[in-house]
Amino acid sequence: MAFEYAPAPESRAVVDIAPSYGLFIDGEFTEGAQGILDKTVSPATEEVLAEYTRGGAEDVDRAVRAARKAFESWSALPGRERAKYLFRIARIVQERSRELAVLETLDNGKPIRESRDTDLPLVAAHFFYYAGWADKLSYAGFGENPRPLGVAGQVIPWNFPLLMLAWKIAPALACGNTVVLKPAETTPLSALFFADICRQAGLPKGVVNIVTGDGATGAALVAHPGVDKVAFTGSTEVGKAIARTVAGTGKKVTLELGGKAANIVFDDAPIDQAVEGIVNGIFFNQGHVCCAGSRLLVQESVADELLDALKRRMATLRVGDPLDKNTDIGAVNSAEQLARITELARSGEEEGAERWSPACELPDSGYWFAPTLFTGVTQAHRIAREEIFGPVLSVLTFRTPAEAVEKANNTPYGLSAGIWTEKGSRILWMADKLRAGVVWANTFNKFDPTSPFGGYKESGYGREGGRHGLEAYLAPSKPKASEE
Ligand code: TXE
Repeated sequence: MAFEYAPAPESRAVVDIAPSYGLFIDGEFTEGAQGILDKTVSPATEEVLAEYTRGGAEDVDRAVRAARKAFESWSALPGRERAKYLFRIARIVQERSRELAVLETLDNGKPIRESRDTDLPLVAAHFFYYAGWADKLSYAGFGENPRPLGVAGQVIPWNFPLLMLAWKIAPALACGNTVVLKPAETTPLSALFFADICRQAGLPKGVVNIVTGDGATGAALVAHPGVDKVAFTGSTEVGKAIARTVAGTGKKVTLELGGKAANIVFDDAPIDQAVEGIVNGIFFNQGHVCCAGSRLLVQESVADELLDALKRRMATLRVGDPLDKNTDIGAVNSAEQLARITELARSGEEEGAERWSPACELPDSGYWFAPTLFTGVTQAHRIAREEIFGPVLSVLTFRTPAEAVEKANNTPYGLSAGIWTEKGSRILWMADKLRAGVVWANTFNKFDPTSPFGGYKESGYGREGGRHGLEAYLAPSKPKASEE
């Protein structure tokens, strides 16, 4: 019986987007000093969603001053008082989650099912989780009276706009820091709505400041002498530039950069479960995921069987309107990102790998890329080495666990890896040998506020999430004389 597809569109009317937005500084939306407005578009339709302000050095300075002033009283509040604000923010995020999910899907292009079921619940969970820490910092292993660092300058990317904001803002505030955050240029809207949530929660003025803008805005924030701590998620190239900027300034810095994760499937893995994990690993969020399982390493003896099952599953993926609740793969976030993905995929063909995609019709307007598989990939190919950040999977094979480890580690990155096998001892052996900050076993892309996340090598340094995420925002207290 043929399957009849019935679209189930989420209502766009649940979100009220203003025609233009200012910067959120010291508790107020204000105009930018440069008088420049940029446009943010829906990547699914190329429709302009709103105009927003491009913050300049002068605006960054104003925001950092507001944050510094607010730091005096915010850091002096007892932890249990700071916790109340964070709990309030978490609850408002939950109350407004439908509106925020639609907004995120419109601005980013990700399927509503993902923003509704993954991004928004995790955003709230991070605020709840770090609210719980705010009055327990003395028990977190940082000494009896750990102190906040001061003003945190945070620069975030476009792949999980609100979730990256939560990863950065929740631990910073819990520890008593104040924040100036710069969202990515293609996805500023949810951060601006978050500014409104801060007001709704009664957060004191200046504790959170949102300065929208481009790379130059981010660079001005990172370089500002009033910033004590820099937190960045984005490309390895910009991460390296930021590391150079802050070198020798005494600023504490955490960098969460790119990845080229191996998803490693052994011949004893349950094939259907592994196929789901592979699909989730590379096609979740259009593959715009730093820890995406973009290299499939499959044991030679099961490669044919696994690839047949994977292709059958890929043929069922629906690409299209991100607001449709049935959509599996939404729009690529920008024309620039689409060009990057297209160029790298072309290099795969030129270098001799075999390209395959299921038959799928892509919408006429907007930025789209069909789920794509490359077989016959060698370690020398660009598609095996470079981060594609799109729905493109490179397949390599191996014979022994040692060869799997060698291939998995043969990358400048070291953010995540996945292992699929029934053997517990092999999981432990592999997890020990893999140079990756996160290793998933018989699952992939599982996130939780209690778990630390971060990489090795060119994937950056520092950890976000869990108790470890607090470390980035605290100066340890001096040990007592008796302990010295
Ligand atoms: O990143 P950028 P882009 C990777 C992914 C992608 C590539 C390029 O491979 O294809 O990077 O993406 C701000 N000082 N990742 O160009 O430029 C910028 O305004 C301070 C992986 O979008 O790094 C935005 O807010 N800030 C990644 C943020 O940095 C600067 C997520 C990220 O943009 C700046 C995104 C500067 N000099 C891309 N220049 C991940 N790890 O998840 C730009 N920015």
